[in-house]
Amino acid sequence: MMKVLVTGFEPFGGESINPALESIKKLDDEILGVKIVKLELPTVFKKSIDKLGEALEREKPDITICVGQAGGRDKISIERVAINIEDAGIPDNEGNQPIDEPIFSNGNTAYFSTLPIKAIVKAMKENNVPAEISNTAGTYVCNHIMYGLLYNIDKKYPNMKGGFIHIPYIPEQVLNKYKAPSMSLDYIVKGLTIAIETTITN
Ligand code: PCA
Repeated sequence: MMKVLVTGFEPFGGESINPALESIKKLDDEILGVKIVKLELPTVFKKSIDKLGEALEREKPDITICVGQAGGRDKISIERVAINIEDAGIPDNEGNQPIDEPIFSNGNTAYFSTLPIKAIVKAMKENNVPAEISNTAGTYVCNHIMYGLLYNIDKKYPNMKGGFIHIPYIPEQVLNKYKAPSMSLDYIVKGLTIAIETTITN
């Protein structure tokens, strides 16, 4: 049976929830006959990549999709590229705040997502889920995990497909924020399900 690993980060930056974790928990355990394995990751530099690496080794998934919160964005964004840098605007959940450091000194400058990113955006829009390609995953823990995943694919798992998806806040997070966009959890779950289906069938 084919297998998809989906990861979501724990809350960070003063939030009490992370919609990435909430949405992956609500995904079906099987999509198009493919087993969905869910993994929570710490919002911590290095530790997150270590935990992902263990899961890749244990589960040997055919597809891995990591999901994170991008507060302020108004659409689900399918990330195109991860860059070999960490430059944290705020400390991570264990107080680390690397500035201008490479993630892996023997890694490429950047890696591209190997998910069918254009097809995913098209399929989401056809189902009325606001979606876009993003050309930067930032320089914080989300770019870090996307880079770590694609580095693993490049070095160890050439047959695995992988990439990263950023999602907006959900409504309950923006009640006291000024002009902050949000998307309902149901739409995010629908969007992620479409991303998984599209990757399986492409
Ligand atoms: N978003 C952060 C890290 C964890 C998360 O969900 C980011 O965009 O880097």
